Amino acid sequence: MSIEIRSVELRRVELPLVRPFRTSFGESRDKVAILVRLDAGDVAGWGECAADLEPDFSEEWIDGAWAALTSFLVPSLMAGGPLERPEEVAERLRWVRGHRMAKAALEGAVLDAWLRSRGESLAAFLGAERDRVPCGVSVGIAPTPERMIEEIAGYVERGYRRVKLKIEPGRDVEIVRAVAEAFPGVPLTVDANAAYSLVEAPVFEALDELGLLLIEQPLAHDDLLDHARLQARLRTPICLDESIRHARDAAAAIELGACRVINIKPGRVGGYLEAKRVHDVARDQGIPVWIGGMLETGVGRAGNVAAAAMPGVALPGDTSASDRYFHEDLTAPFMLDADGTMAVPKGPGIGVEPLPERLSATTTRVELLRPDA
Ligand code: OSB
Ligand code: MG
Repeated sequence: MSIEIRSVELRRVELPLVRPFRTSFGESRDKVAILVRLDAGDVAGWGECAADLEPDFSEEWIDGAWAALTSFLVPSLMAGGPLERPEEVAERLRWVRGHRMAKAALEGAVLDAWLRSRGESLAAFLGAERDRVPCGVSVGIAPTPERMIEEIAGYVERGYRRVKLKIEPGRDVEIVRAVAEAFPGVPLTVDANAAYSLVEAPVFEALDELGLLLIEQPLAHDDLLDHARLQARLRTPICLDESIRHARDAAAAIELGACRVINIKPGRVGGYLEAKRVHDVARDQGIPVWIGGMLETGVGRAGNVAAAAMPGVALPGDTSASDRYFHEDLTAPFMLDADGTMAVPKGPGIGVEPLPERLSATTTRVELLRPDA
């Protein structure tokens, strides 16, 4: 049951978002992603690259990831011949430093094909123990508190179990207080996307009074020490996102006291296998985790929802329904039940496939790579 790669197809897809998504580093109006389709003869596998158009959330970006995939990652993967185990993908790509989102897309496609050939779901492979997962929603920065409250009211009505507010300097304590007062009893979190420094600790001391579930990535993307210093001054748990690149970062962050919660994004850490390792490290240390998102299409969302079913995932994730992002997803839509939970895909691999007509309607670039080319 080895995977023999016949070809790897890269596709750039572009989907308009239902509303612009604004964070501390800018605004997105469209979701642009690279999809990877791996043809292994009897089976095919799909992966999605989480990189965005610009290198703001991470050092990676779409065109850079495309170049990393075509120049180095796909050729290195193919050069090794048939694959017996999904772990061999990371082994073949290890010499390329970084580029975790690009690697995750490729590993995801191999893993999907490998699991399909065995008839096993990604959720089962990851040790999932649930068939439904509770979901939260991430709310972009709105021009006014009133607009933010209006948007949130819609999500709360839909059943979302937790609301995450994006904050930035100047749009933080007052907005968050207004939302907390408007929605008493709704679990609230904030995400600063690394927009602050330790001298702004008083902002977080003020947020500390608002009963938030957690404060996500307040300080620099590559910092642990200042996060530990800030955490020592707060009762509210700090949750790291950008700062956790792999399981070793997770172990270091926990030992340093830099966080008390971790946001796991399979794309950010280089794939589902490393996401599971981050989960395992945190679980051993009694640190709750949840599954984040990067506004993925149904292909990436399927894997994120499978990961959210792992036993150590203790908080609702940013695994929102398709209609929170898109008028039409690439796959059959992911739907939220009135109780704020979503079904974990059960079929082999990621359990979903992009719909051919949606693929052709959204694709703006294609490149096919073959082993001997
Ligand atoms: O920091 O969690 C983040 C989206 C894009 C990039 C970074 C982040 C986000 C989100 C939205 O917060 C998560 C989602 O709904 O997919
Ligand atoms: Mg975040």
